[in-house]
Amino acid sequence: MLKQNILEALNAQINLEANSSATYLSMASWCDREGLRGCAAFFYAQSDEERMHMLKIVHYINDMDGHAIIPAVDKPDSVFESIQSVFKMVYDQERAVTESINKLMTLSQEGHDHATTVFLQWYVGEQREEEGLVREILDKIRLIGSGSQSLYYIDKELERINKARAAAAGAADAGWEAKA
Ligand code: OFO
Repeated sequence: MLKQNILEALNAQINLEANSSATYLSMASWCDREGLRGCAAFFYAQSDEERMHMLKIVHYINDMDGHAIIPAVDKPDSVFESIQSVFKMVYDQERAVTESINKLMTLSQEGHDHATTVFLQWYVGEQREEEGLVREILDKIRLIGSGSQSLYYIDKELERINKARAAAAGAADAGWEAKA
């Protein structure tokens, strides 16, 4: 059974994850229209991941005899200034999510809610990875610069990152199956 303040904070986190998913889907659509296929594929996958983050909390709350509330999402921006500004927005968004997870973690620790603390550990690791990845992309964008073919090279870089992530996910799945 979840304490009321933790239930409310987890439901607020559902809202945050749902809005992240919608924002990344909108970024994917914009990238697609701009011909940035590698960036679009990155954001379509990222949007799915955020939905999965949301679903994990929905299941957790309901498994703990609470009631997960599915929120309406805010309409995200549909037009962006540049791919550079898009990734800066993503970085800010991920940092806000990390802060929210950290607050939730503190709440669960102060409330001696060990089940929620253990549940949230996965999110702590996930946010560290996501922030690190976006920082890496921002560094690459800075190194590529803003020359006439920079968009081409940025998109190629995102394609490379997508392939590496797919391979890592495949290897993790294979390891999981081997253990099963
Ligand atoms: Fe990257 O935001 Fe979910 O947890």
